[in-house]
Amino acid sequence: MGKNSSACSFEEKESDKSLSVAGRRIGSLVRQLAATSMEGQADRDGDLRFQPTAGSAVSAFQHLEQAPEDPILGVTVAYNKDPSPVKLNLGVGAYRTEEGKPLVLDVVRQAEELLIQDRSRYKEYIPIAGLVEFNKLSAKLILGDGSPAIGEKRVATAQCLSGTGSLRVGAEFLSKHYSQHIIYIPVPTWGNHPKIFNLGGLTVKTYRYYDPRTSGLDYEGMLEDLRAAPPGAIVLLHACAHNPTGVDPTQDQWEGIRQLIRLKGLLPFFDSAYQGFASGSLDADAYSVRLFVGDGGECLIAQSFAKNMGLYGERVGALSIVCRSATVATRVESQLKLVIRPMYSSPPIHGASIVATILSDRNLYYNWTVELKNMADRIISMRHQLYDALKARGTPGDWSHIIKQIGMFTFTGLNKDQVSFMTAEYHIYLTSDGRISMAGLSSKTVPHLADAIHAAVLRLG
Ligand code: CBA
Repeated sequence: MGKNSSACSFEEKESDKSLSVAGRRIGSLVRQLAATSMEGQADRDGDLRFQPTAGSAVSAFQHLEQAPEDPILGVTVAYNKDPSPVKLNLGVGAYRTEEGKPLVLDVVRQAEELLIQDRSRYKEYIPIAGLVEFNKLSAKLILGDGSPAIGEKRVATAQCLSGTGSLRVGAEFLSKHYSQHIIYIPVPTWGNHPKIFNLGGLTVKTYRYYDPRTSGLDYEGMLEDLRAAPPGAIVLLHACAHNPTGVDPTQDQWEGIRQLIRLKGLLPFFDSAYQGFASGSLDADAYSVRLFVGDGGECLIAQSFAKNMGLYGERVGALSIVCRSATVATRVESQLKLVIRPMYSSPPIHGASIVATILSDRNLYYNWTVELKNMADRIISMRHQLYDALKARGTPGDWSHIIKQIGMFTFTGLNKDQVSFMTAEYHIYLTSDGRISMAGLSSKTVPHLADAIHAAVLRLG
């Protein structure tokens, strides 16, 4: 408690005539003490005035402005406040069933049962770099069975707080230990990327990625920008299911990107948040990462289990750094621990134990691939249903990109005003860049969305 506050409250009481003589003496004593303490403070701090942090009417945070909501997660905040029975949240990339409900995978429930029944398990701190088994299995999942990089022990992996935490730890590691601090990110990209990398100590630059005229990849623009990057620059690549555009390079284009990156000595940093969600196949969606790792060069990979295992709130992910040699990988891991320890000490145990249980059990693993494929297929079917619904309504425009794009999102091309209109008139919530989370749609809600898009295009097209 601030000493000043005791003095103040006593002064108030002193004016009360009913106070006893003893009370007034105590009051004067408290005032003297407060004054002595203030003098002491002034002596120590020179000109500084005594600033109470308690018992003062003015907050130490008075000057703060109200911060805006996050452009993606804020959409859910607005959605939650809407009382309309027809409201629809297509903002955040979170999978919903045909009934519009969040989904806990059966294999996750089974793994949790096994974990609960195993009385030998404790809730002790786990190592700074996370569960050893989880790390091994995560690296194997993205790099593939029999990956030479794993066989040669050239991969340093740390369990991190989902995809976001993995990117952040990677950024902090690079800003501490890598010679080049410039990172190139695509335009557009996931809105959190620039913030993560800036706060992680890197300088963010951009490369062309999406061409609104073709609703496809601006491959030439991308190569031109990367060619102009300074030697050693870091390049952020979406491993698959690019967010927000749903546009991925073809295999040939990936090869062209790889050659340029290696030729120029750039450092690839893969963000793999949707492995299995793009095509329904874990291997097919790891194609780009494996192509780069296959040439023996170095790269970083941030993995998330939020979407493909539905473990959003468990915050499970991994950062893998593929190195030239086992010796370097060991040193890299030791340095990763120095980044993590003062940040959050060590990661949580539960989510990583679920993942390790599923990835290490043949049956659970197989059942997971089936459930994952079902989710991916349902999203693909939503694409076709939405496309057909717009065609049926004769909505002006070419909507074929809805079925061409892949992954969780459709980058519709709707503008900010059209999005606002859809929210105000149809209670449909999406990000202001016109991105729709296809995973939030169901057969029942497609007609409502198609009506809203149709009206928005006719009114504000
Ligand atoms: N990278 C990319 C490309 C992503 O799209 C997301 C999630 C993440 C981080 C990393 P996590 O930390 O949960 O593992 O994911 N992006 C969102 O799905 C959403 O979860 C999205 O709606 O864009 C978010 O956090 O914004």
